[in-house]
Amino acid sequence: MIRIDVLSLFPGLFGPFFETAFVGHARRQGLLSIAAHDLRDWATDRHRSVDDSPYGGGAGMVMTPEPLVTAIEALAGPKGADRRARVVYLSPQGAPLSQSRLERLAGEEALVFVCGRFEGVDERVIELAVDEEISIGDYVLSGGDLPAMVVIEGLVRLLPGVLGNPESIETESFRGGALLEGPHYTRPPIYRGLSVPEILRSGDHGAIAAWRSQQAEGRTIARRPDLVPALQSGREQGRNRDTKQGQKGQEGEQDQEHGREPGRKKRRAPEPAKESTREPGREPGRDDAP
Ligand code: 9WO
Repeated sequence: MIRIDVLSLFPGLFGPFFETAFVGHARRQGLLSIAAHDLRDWATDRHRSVDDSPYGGGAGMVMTPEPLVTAIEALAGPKGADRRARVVYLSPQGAPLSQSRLERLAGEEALVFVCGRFEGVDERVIELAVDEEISIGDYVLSGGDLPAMVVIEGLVRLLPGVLGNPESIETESFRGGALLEGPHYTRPPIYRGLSVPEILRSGDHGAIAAWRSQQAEGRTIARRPDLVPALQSGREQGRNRDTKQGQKGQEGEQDQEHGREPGRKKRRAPEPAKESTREPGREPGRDDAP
């Protein structure tokens, strides 16, 4: 059972998130204990203040160290080898979030997420009380609360027993190898004139697996060439390797973040044809066999 505490100025933001879908399910299954705390509960003055104007001047306010460090230490213990929880601060200055970072966090016994507001926290909070600073992407929001939910959502679904079908984790994007997923289809077989690729309805499981690999690889080359190691090194992709899901781990293991190498022009390859055929005038429904 993993323990997660969130420190926020808007703990009410987390209520429905903790009750619903994956996170709610994990709680009810007893795999997760999670709570959001109001940072103002640790403020000591009459106005319960948590921010002050920045040294050096400038716009905005900075979160003061006293209530924050007191709150973090109350939840995680003092920073050091035997503190009770790993403390994560969400900010655009953090290390980029990745699937491997989520996997590492999902393996912790307890986590504390510190959600900043205003211009950020006094730097001494990070030095004295934070173990890890994480960014979910290169943009600025008005606080770390939504990024904390992103990280929590990403790690909770990795907890053993949360996902009903562990196989669906094995084959998803970024797991094992860094390939994007190909397209998915369900009924009806023809929708608004667009039909499901014939091969998926052929029953030929070998051909289907090969087609899916080819779709995943083609889409990755077209949309995210930065994820393809052969393209990273500047080499051309004369690759006909089989990139079946189970074999991808070998070369895609290291964290490849979204950034492209500076100075390298991004190039877009066309995506592979999906072979969805248009069939105008015919719009059958459930009578077509899946
Ligand atoms: C606010 C601001 C106001 C005036 C001048 C400069 C300013 N910078 C900021 C600012 O960056 N505020 C952040 C808001 C401080 C940390 C919490 N906030 C936050 C976290 N916004 N976006 C994130 C975030 C966290 C993780 N990944 C992506 C974005």
